[in-house]
Amino acid sequence: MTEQVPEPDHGTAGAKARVAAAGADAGLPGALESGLPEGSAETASVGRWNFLKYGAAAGLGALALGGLGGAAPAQAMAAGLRSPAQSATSTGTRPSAVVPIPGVLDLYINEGYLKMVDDSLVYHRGFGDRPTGLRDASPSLAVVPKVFTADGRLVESRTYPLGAALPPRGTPLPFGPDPANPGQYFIRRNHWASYFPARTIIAEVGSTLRFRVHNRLSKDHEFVLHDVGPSHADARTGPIAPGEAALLELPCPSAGTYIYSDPTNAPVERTLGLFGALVVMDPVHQWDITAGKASFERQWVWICHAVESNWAAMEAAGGTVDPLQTKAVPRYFTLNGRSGYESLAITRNEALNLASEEETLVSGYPRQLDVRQFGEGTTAGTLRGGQLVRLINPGIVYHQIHFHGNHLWTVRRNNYHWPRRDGYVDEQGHVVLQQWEDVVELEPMDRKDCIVPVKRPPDALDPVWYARTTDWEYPMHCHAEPSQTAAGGMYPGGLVAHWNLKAPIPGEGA
Ligand SMILES: [Cu+2]
Repeated sequence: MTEQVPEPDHGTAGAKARVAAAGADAGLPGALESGLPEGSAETASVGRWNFLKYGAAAGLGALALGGLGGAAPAQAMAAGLRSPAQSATSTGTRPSAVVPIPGVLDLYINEGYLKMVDDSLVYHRGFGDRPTGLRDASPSLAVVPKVFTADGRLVESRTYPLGAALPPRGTPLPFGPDPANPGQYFIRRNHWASYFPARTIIAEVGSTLRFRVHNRLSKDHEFVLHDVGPSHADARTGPIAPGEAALLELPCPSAGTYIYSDPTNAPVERTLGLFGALVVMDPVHQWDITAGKASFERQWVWICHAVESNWAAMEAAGGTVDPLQTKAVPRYFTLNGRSGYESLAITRNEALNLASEEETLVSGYPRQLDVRQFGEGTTAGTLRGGQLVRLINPGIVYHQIHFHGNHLWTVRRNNYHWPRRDGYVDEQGHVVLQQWEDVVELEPMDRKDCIVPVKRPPDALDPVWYARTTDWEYPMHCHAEPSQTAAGGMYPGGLVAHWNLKAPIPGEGA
């Protein structure tokens, strides 16, 4: 490599060629995640960016990371992308990719049109992982999941833990029958990987998170990781001018569920699609929420969103939405980016159906579950725990997530672990106590970690339970009723899902 610093715009073809060449070298650790060898000049140059900026509001200043060396500029450094606002014009622009840097996640703030569940096209913005233009038929508005590992790699992977067994169609297979509970199963402890939806970034405790955020649009934008700093401060790039890029580096926050977004003109840019989720895992406890807390068979990330197509149209036309002047009236509601029959995996597109089953539609074999002893199995290698669902709401609607068949046991809200006794009512009137919940409230920017027990439904009488030969599929819908529709009335075109209690395995203790 001859470049001494990351250079802008070598052209898409050139950058892709580098990535492809590295990817072809299967023997190179991290070949997947970088077009550059370890120890190159580009690696060395990362040291110049060692700074960290926390603050709940812009202007709180920078917090230098002593010991990591280098100057600590008080604002994000511009990485010098060529030609401002390349994508501001709708035709004739050539997407520009930059030379990747090992361990650094390039996020491109793109715009484009997405097909809604009723086939209409709605303008969106998003943090993509490759540069795409406004008229791109397949715009990059969400990242394919990436993992920052504790050993310093950045790996693209839809599943985590890396290398763990993949559950077929998303469903973990059981360890074996539970003799004491007919029709139920022991499940495997510390075995199955989980699939994650687009927009998810995973980080292992002990890693360093490094982002290079490229603003390819015509207005200022910002990349903020909410709540990840000391005292729940945000980590932020500061405003990034059109055509510029900013660098953000921070130590991995504690295990938990976080949101990233562009808070500019809040909540407008976020609503236009500039949001995503960060899941932090302890690499030593990959099947626990965090060390010593609830274990799970596999986990699910559910990202809720509301699409305001009127706002989108105003911004697409070059305007700036004033959210006080133009009240939000969301027209589409998504779960992991899908609505209605697409979320429910009942389309004619088998790849889409499979992705929904792997990422969204909770499924498992029935097991005995006692929430007083999460994770406890009675046979070595088994678990009697449930599955973890991380409910995440970067949208602007208050959701009321309601499962049929099983109640959910909520253990955490916004990474605050709820107590099991001595619960209380907080200033907003919420009960703060671990408990079974029929409906889980999710305010805008809320994250709740809930256990789906995947157990025999309490109202399933013995004769019914023992006669069972098929999967039992239960709806999940949101009790904020407009969110169940699309385009102001198409039902069930909105934020819907189901979960699947798998049928007994013939000959296995059913
Ligand atoms: Cu219901």
